[in-house]
Amino acid sequence: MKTALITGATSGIGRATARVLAQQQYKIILCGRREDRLMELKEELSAMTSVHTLLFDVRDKKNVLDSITGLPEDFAIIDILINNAGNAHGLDPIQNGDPEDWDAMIDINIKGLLYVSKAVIPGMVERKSGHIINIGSTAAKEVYPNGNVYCATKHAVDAINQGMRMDLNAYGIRVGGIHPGMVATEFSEVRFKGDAARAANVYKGFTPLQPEDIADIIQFVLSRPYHVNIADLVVMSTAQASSTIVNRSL
Ligand code: NDP
Ligand code: 8X3
Repeated sequence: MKTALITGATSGIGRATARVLAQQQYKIILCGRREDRLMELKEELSAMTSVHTLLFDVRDKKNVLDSITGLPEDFAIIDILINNAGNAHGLDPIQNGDPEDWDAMIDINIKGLLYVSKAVIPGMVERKSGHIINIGSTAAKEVYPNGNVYCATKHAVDAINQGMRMDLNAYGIRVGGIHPGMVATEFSEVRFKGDAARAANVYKGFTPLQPEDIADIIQFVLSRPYHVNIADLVVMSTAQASSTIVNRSL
C-alpha cells in the first residue's frame, strides 16, 4: 500500500484529504503544528489504515528535515506528497500591509513547501517513483485587490510546481498543481486573525467549495493510471467566476 505525506492535515483541505485517502487504505503521515488535532485524527483514521504523525512548523527547516528523514521504517518510503500547508495572513492594500504577515506567508507558503519537498524528493528520485501534488489557488492564476503578497506566494507555488515537474520528469515522478477557488475551511478565520464574523461573510450568500470537494479531486488525481499526470487543475464553486466575481444568489 502506498504512503502519503500530507502537510496541513489538522484542518480544512488537508484533513479532508487524509480522511479520503485513509478510506482508500493509503498509509498516511499527518503533519501540522496542532498536536491535539493530529492525535485526534490519528485515532479516527487508525480504524482504517496505518497512520503516523509529524509535529512541525514548516518554517523550521531543521525540524522538517529531521522529522521526515527520521521516519520509522514503516513510513520511510513516501510515495505521495501533498504540499498543502499554508494560509493567507491579512487582506490589506500594499501600503497598509503588515510585514509580519508578509513574512508568515512567504515563509510558510513558499519556503515551507520547499523545505518539505527537499526532505521528500531525494527518496523519490532514488526510487524513480513518486507523485507530488502542490496546492496552489486561483490566487496562483490571478491577482485580486488587497491579495498582493498572498497571491505572490501562490504564483510562486505555481512556478515551483512547473519547475518541479520539469526537473523530476527524467525520474518518472508525477507533479501536479491543484488550484481551488473559495473553500469553506478555517482559511478566512486565519486570514482575519480569528474574526469569525468577518470570515463567515466571505462565504455568505452562495455555496462555496467544501474541503471534501478538493479531497475527492486529489483522490481522483492520485488514482489515474501511471501514464496520466494531471499537471494543473483549477476548480471553483459554480457561483464563482473569478477571484472577484461571485454570484451571491446561488
Ligand atoms: P486551513 O486554515 O483550514 O488549514 C491550513 C492548514 O495548514 C492547517 O492544517 C495548518 O495546520 C497548516 N499550517 C498553517 N501554517 C503552518 C505552519 N507554519 N506549519 C505547518 N502547518 C501549517 O486552510 P485550508 O485547508 O483552506 O488551506 C489549505 C491550503 O489550501 C493552503 O495552502 C491554502 O492556501 C490553500 N487554498 C485554500 C483555499 C480556501 O479558500 N480555503 C482556496 C485555495 C487554496 P496547523 O495550524 O496545525 O499547523
Ligand atoms: C484562497 C482563495 O480567493 O481567498 O486561496 O485567494 S482566495
